[in-house]
Amino acid sequence: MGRFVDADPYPYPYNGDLRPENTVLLIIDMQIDFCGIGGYVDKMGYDLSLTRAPIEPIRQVLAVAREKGFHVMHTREGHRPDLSDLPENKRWRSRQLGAGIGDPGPCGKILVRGEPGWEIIPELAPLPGEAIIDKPGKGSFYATDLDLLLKRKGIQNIILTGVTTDVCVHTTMRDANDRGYECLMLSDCTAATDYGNYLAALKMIKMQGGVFGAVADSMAFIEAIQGENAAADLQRTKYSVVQSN
Ligand code: C5J
Repeated sequence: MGRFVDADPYPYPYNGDLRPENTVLLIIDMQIDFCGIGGYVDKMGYDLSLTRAPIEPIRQVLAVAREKGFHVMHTREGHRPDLSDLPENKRWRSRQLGAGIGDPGPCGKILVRGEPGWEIIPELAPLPGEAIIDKPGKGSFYATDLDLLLKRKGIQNIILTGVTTDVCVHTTMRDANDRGYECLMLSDCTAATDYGNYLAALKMIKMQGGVFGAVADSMAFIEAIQGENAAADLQRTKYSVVQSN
């Protein structure tokens, strides 16, 4: 019998092959620019309490994942200090909202590598040995070596967390899904700058029998990887019975 997370719309992963060796916890863009006072999201005028809400659930999942020996990777969105990798239209659009990427702000130059705002928040600081993927775009695969690292480590399952659900996390999940990775989004470990967008983004994943993968909350994932909860396996039995009827 495999190991499954009690997820929606199907018990995750599809094949029950959930092990520390083949699974990564991916924490996307939990940077000061997205969740800190004076950062990019704050400068745009969005409600920081939304993007800060996943910090504690991610912290808990991270602690258990580390303890159980799962792979952990982090991403950071940001541009070179000379902005040579910043598309003109991305800069122009951000300036319309008074949060120009590359412009100075309370946390240094917005979304620029090496600046205080670009750092991962201290609550979720990476440990030595945990890969950090620096990305210039929304998706974590574009112009990065993420796919190479995942392949080299034999990873099949990606557990997605971080911000923002509808932008960087969704872009990454869609791309990962096309590349054949089995994806799970943890609903309380992600947030958008708009609550309606968050709900819509989660709903999109679950269409067509899980068109991009599955969704579960952090407790369901923790219970499954702690192996103390027979409910995860029972759930699988329940779904099998329903499917065979
Ligand atoms: C955005 C992100 N929203 N990390 N980036 O610009 O979602």
